Amino acid sequence: MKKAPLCLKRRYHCFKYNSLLSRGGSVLIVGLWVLAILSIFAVGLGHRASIALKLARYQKDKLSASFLAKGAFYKAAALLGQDIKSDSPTKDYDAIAECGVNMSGSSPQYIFSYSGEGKNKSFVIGYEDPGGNFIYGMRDEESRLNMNKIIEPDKRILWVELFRLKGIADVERLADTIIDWLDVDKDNRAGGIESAIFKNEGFSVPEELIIALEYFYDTGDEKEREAKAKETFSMLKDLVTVYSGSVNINTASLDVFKVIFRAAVISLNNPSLLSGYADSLAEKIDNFRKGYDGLAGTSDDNVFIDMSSLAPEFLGNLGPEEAALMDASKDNFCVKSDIFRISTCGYSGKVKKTIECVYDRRQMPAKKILYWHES
Ligand SMILES: [Ca+2]
Ligand SMILES: [Ca+2]
Ligand SMILES: [Ca+2]
Repeated sequence: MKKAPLCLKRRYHCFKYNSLLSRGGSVLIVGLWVLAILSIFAVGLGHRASIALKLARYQKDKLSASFLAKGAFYKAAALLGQDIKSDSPTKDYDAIAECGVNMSGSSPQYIFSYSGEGKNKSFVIGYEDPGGNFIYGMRDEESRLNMNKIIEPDKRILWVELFRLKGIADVERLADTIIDWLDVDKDNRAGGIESAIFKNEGFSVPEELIIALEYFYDTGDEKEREAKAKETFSMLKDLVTVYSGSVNINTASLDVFKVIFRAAVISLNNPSLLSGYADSLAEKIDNFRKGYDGLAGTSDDNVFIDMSSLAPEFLGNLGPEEAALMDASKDNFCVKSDIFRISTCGYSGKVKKTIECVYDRRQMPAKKILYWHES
């Protein structure tokens, strides 16, 4: 048999080697592709797992924060209950520093906050004052004027002075319209305008005042009407409520005193009682309450224990006109509160949940929640 020439053998081996090399390359490329696809798949799975984990953690934190905010409410309700027990030294009054609570010398932060799990879970009970400062504790609704209780003819002047204090225009007509909106009858007042759409009963929540104001400011332009009503409500909202009875002289704001005393000056129709006495009396009450440090809500604050005797130190500081005005206005006031606004925040991780509620702590007929909002 004839042997193949050497060059042909070499070319045959070279071809075989190249073929093997090419096949190996293909396998490598396929392998690399598979590896790449598997890597993308693994990264995708990891990403989805991480999102699921974050969602689960968020849900867990949301639930924890919500329960912490509710826990804070139950703590506040328990404190309100303890404050009126027969052995509580603060059972007969409520003031700015001890509003519905007996502090027993503790700091407000200690009583109204909690922190656990390395500060990862916490709650606070408190609110922001009009100046934006956070205040630990609760507020009483008795510090405000109850809109539903100022509908009688002799109380009408309180609406007028309230609007006047805030620089709101057309005070007489606005007062009559609001009273006609609230009173059960359907008889027009002098400047009032009873309408078929009026509620003819008290507001259920303070924000219902906005609807009555929208009616008053209706000029046919919906946006203008809404804006004007909201602007007026924002000027009044810290001074009014729909829940309380009398005004607590220990907790009411300077503005609430000015409204009450200015109204009393007009009701008394006594020329010697100029409205300047109304404001000076309001300021004297406010200053007396602040105590020696001049700050409201601190441990040295003075408190009125009962309305019949007030406080000799305070009375001694009044002029005869102010004393007469105080005497004529006494029926508006109380020294103890029943209904409290409780604002709580629960924190878990980065999640925050809040509760705003109004709570009546009286035992009879039963303690009850008058308003509840979670967010
Ligand atoms: Ca008390
Ligand atoms: Ca009416
Ligand atoms: Ca003080």
